[in-house]
Amino acid sequence: MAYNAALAEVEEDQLTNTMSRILVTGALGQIGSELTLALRARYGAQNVVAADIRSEGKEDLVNVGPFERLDVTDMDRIKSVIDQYHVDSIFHMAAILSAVGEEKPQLTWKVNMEGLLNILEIARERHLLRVFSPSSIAVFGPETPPDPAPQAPPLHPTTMYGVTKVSGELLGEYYIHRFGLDVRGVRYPGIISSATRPGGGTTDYAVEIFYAALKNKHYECFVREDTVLPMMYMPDCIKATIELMEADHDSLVHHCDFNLAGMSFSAGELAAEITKHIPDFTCEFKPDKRQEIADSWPRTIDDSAARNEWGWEPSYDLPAMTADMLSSLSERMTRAKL
Ligand code: NAD
Ligand code: AKB
Repeated sequence: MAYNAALAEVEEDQLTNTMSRILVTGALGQIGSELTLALRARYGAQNVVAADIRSEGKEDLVNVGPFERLDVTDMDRIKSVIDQYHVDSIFHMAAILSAVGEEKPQLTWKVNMEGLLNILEIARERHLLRVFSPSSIAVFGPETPPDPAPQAPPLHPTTMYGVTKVSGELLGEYYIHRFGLDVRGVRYPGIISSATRPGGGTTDYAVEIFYAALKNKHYECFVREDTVLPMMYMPDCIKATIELMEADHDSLVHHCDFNLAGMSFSAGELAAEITKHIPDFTCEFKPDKRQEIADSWPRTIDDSAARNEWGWEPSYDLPAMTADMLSSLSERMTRAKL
């Protein structure tokens, strides 16, 4: 039965415009790991295939529900996973981020651009229902008005990562207009979370500071104290991602490039907020080469398009995020004996 009945169900769901068989690429990463669990809770564990180029370190994802080793630059492998599981929608989270991107610009272009092109091509060929292609505040550059960054300024990023994110937005728009594929995406700010450590970005200090505060009561921060960047707590990130993917297509004017805001604070304000919970915490500011990347990004974001078109509203500000991060992370560190 299973095959025909399952396929009939998929087709019926596609008619009703509901995602039913989902592939998450980069599923072991900072966002992918929590997104996969949230999607499994919502759509059923067996209906959400987690995939990543590696398989170590996330037993809760690899051993519970379908998991596949998959390199997004390998077109044939993506095709075979999509066909094997009758995937109808893809959350494409595999990427190289900004700091690693400046160390390995050629690899960053290959993974971020070839990977996305493969995903979009297969989605077009297989008539998939929907693709999520995340963008970033890294699309902005030094010339962008920083306070707030508008929805549609000229985009001239100075990092390879930013170049791939602008190109990814344009490629997504091309597939929408040329082939009628339903591609959606947001420009995530720096994401702060406790379940999975970040994978080599510029905003990683806003996560590392919590590990250091709990473990050593001291942190050496790699950006200046007055560096203000847009940030978001993971529960808001997951909420935004799923809400956009479930939004009524007819209400969307934008598609792949929604500005998205959670909170903005300086590195010094973050340290001061942590000190309210850990009074003997100290932070030194020793900027390294990532400061230049941070300086090229805006301080705040105008996300009125997301608010107007699909009702976006964040739940966490700096005090609420800090309190929740400290309590979730200290629980996790105790459990893992970190
Ligand atoms: P991450 O670095 O934590 O995870 C990326 C995952 O992709 C990793 O698990 C890695 O193993 C995997 N990967 C790398 N190369 C691959 C390949 N060739 N094939 C398959 N998998 C591969 O990244 P993240 O923070 O989870 O980011 C997810 C998406 O969100 C990315 O597109 C990123 O640009 C975007 N984003 C993230 C943030 C943030 O602060 N985390 C902010 C803005 C945008
Ligand atoms: C990075 O710092 O590279 C990411 C991002 C903002 O895209 N966190």
